[in-house]
Amino acid sequence: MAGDGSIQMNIQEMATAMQYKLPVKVVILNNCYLGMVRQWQELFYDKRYACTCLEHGPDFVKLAEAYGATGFRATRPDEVEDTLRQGLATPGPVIMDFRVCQEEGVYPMVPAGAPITEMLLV
Ligand SMILES: Cc1ncc(C[n+]2csc(CCOP(=O)(O)OP(=O)(O)O)c2C)c(N)n1
Ligand SMILES: [Mg+2]
Repeated sequence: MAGDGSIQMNIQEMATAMQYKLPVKVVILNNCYLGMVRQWQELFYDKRYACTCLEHGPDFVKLAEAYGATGFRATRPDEVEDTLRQGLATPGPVIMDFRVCQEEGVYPMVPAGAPITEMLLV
């Protein structure tokens, strides 16, 4: 399980997975943002987004194929189950790209410098 940002810090290991024929299945929750940092900017810096938008990130299906692996994509909730079934049933390294809401928030969140008792729940 990875974000679209974090997988790009390790994507080169697809070559390792291919070389050693490792049945690694990568599930990407792709919101086209460095979401945790974006949420910070959204809530505490008036949505002044800086360096968190990844809308020019790679096509992860094509990227999987570029390594000789298999890629799948789901863009709607009703595609999730089939995509997971197909991805898990496909031999060898697989990347599954799940496109999710770009500005979904993740909670609870503790503001910088605040104690845990002041965490935001929504
Ligand atoms: C090596 C490293 N660099 C930077 C960070 C800071 N950081 C924490 S979460 C995050 C954003 C991750 O984005 P993504 O993987 O797309 O996940 P999302 O929050 O969007 O679900 C960053 C840059 C980190 N934790 N580790
Ligand atoms: Mg992301």
